[in-house]
Amino acid sequence: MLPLENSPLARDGNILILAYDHGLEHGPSDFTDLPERMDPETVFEAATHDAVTSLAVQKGVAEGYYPSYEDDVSLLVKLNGTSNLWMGEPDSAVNCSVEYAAEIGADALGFTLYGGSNNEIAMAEEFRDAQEAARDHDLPMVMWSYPRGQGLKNDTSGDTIAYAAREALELGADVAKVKYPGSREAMEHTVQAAGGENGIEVVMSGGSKVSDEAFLNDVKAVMDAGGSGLAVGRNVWQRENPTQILDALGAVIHEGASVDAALSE
Ligand code: FBP
Repeated sequence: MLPLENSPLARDGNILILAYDHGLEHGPSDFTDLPERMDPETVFEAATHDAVTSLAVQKGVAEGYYPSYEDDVSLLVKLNGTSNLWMGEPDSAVNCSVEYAAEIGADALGFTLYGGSNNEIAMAEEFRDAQEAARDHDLPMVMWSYPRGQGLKNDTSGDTIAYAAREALELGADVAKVKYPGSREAMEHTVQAAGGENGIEVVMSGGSKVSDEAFLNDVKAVMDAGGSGLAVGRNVWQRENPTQILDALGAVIHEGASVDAALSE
């Protein structure tokens, strides 16, 4: 487990990762309502907001856009990812090596594991290689720990999400990025499963766009449950004004503000 004190991935133990790998994972349909967000530059610009501790992108986007932002944005390179065109059992191609991610300036790394997929064994073995190489470079590893596959009917039940967080701890991730399990209590269980106070960090995965209030309520519940923050994409850059929601997220995550206070800022 890598201490995150000296990593830009966290600030005072709190994390706000802006995720922008959707062009690969979901395809251009995520940009339909705001076509300007097809341009990665617009999201790099959003990631310069003070509340954001890291921007998660795939290798190609990092190569093309990070050089102009290296003084203002902390870079998380996602090592694997698959398009939505793939129709097989959940799987994710390793698109970037740890060595290359470090070479292009990564401050942190990301890796998806689909626990429960028929491809889990191969994915866990790929994760082993990446995690051990990450240690050589002192780079923290965030696991997108997403149970899914033939045998899993409800991939957001409390027990399944707690298992996802535990799997991240057991396999050597520094941060578990998990779907919101539906309540503060279930999130507490998840944080405990990840080792509790002395364990790894747990962050909530944003999900599809909802109202400001509904989204902030979930984020607040995560913080109250002992979580470390958020890794969010659509709930930020699918909004006309990402700055406004980032101001509110900064208040809740970094300053411990209530949802009402964050909304009235
Ligand atoms: P969102 O906040 O938009 O849900 O983004 C988080 C994320 O993990 C992205 O990094 C990724 O592209 C997407 O969700 C994958 O979502 P899913 O696999 O559930 O379709």
